[in-house]
Formats: sequence, structure tokens, C-alpha cells
Amino acid sequence: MVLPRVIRAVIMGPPGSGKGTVSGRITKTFGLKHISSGDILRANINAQTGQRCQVYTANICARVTWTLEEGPLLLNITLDVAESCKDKIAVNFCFMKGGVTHLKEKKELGLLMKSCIDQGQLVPDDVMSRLILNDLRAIDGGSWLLDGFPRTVSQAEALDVVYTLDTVINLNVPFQTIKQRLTSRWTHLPSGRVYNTDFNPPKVPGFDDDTGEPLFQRDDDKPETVTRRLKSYETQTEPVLEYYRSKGVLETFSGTETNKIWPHVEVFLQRKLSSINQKVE
Ligand code: G5P
Ligand code: MG
Repeated sequence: MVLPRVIRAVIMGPPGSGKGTVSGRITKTFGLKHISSGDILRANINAQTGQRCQVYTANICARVTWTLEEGPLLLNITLDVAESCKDKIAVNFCFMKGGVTHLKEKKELGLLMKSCIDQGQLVPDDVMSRLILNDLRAIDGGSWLLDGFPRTVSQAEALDVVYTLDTVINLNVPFQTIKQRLTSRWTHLPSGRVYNTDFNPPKVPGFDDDTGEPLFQRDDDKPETVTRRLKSYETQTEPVLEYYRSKGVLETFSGTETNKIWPHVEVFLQRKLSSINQKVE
């Protein structure tokens, strides 16, 4: 389906409600770009802390003669190539004077994100908003579907300053259903593709269907962490639903099975797109 004009949408719902699964179907059917805050955080953690993927580091030091009063300047170039992201080799050039402060800060930010996620807590609003708004800027006018952001009223307000949303899809799935699902989830970290040993198992157990790369179980899917994530959803994210309801953009879909919820989401989005088209004509 060809998109008529830029569409900006958000998908919300408790942890494990199927946001990633439904987003995959929306992306396939309607061609919006899927931006998952959790996937972005996990990719940042991998890149910055070197965890969960092998990192080869080559330090090339070159002494450069400098004519300033302070004397010679040490030019330190660090090249990191993550084995699991061979097709997306990241090259960081850090020009440092007086130590490795910049790299150290990046690593500490990665550890902060990891520690929040592992404890089932939210990453601070300012870090999160900067991260996501940067990514949205990079899309440069294309249509997108935000999954997992905003998660607090403060994040919703930060998004509002820059973009007007066309719709907010809310997946309303009972907490009891969610707890069972998350313990059997397997994720392909580089792409964010999710599997479930009961609902949508991979063709080869433990490996991604498309790339054949290994799947991981998320650390935050432990039962006690899931309980904390659900609590934080109730206290910090549910007020965001009210925020969007009052703006008239919230559309809620309730149920316990994604396959039953999805056809309603699909029809809703088809109608939404054709009403936007009519307004454009
Ligand atoms: P994430 O990564 O955004 P959550 O907690 O919002 O994590 P999660 O866990 O990714 O959400 P989901 O995307 O809603 O869940 O659900 P999913 O992955 O599609 O489905 C869950 C499982 O159920 C899968 O195995 C799927 O196959 C299966 N499934 C789907 N439908 C069905 C069904 O009908 N039946 C069955 N049996 N199974 C099904 O965020 C992670 C952390 O990052 C931080 C926070 O610390 C957060 O906890 N974070 C942020 N912090 C601050 N601000 C933000 N904006 C942040 N965003 C992320
Ligand atoms: Mg998800």
C-alpha cells in the first residue's frame, strides 16, 4: 500500500502486549518505518558497553606535531567492529585531549541504560527523548510508527513540541496473559524480530528465520523484573493514555490474542489512511 502523505503514529501497551509483533505487521502492510525505543536502547547498550556481541578494538595512536603553546597533541583513533553487525560497521573517531573522558562517558551511559532496563525501571526522560528525537530527525520527513516511546507524560510533551501525531494505537492486554508470554520470548537483537516458543516459534529453535543468527532471551524477561515493568507501566505510562485520550487521538484495541486484535488494527489503519487521503485531495 502506498502511503498518501507522511503518517506519524505511536503504538502503546503494557510490556509484552504485542507492540513489537503488531508493529511488524503494520510495517509490512502499510510501509511505515518502525522505531522501537527498546530496540534502540539495546543496540546502544551493545555498541557502548560491548556486551552481548564480540567487539574487536584496534587502537591506533599517532603523534602529531602541534605548534600551539601546550605542546604535542596525542591523536588517538579507536576503531570498533562488532562481529554481530558486520553489515553495519561502526567507526568512531574520537579526538581527545587530556584522556579518554568522552569514551568513558559513552560507556557509562550504556551501563546506566542497561541497569535501568535490567531493574525494570524507565531510562531517564532526558536521555530517552534526546535519543528518539534524534532518530526521528534522521528519517527526514518519512512516515513512522513509534513503539515504546513516549512512556511518560514528559516524553509525550517533548514529542509534541516537534511533531503532531495522526493516531495512537493502544493494545489493552490483561497482565496475566502477558506474564506467560514473556518467559517464552526469544529475540533477534540486531533486527528486533521476536519469537515465542508457543505462539510464533522460529523455524530452527534458537535461530533467526531470516539471518540464521542466534536468538537471545532478554534479561528483563525474568518474572520478578516483568512484575516491576508492569508496575512502572501502571504508574508512569498509563497517564500517557489519558494525555492522548484528551487530545482525541487514542484508539484502544482489547483482547488476549494478537491474531484476533490485528484484523481490527488493520481495518482501523486502512480507514484512517483513506480519511487522511480525502483531506489531502
Ligand atoms: P521495550 O523493549 O519497549 P516493553 O516492556 O515495552 O519493552 P516488550 O517487552 O518489547 O515491551 P511488546 O513489544 O509489547 O513487549 O511485545 P512483543 O515482543 O510483540 O510480544 C511479547 C511476546 O509475546 C513475544 O514472544 C511474542 O511472540 C508473544 N506474543 C505476541 N502475541 C501473542 C499472542 O497472541 N499469544 C502468545 N501466546 N504470544 C504472543 O522496553 C524495554 C525497557 O527499555 C526501557 C525500559 O527500561 C523498558 O522496561 N525503555 C524506556 N525507558 C524510558 N522511556 C522509554 N520511552 C523507554 N522505552 C524503553
Ligand atoms: Mg517490544
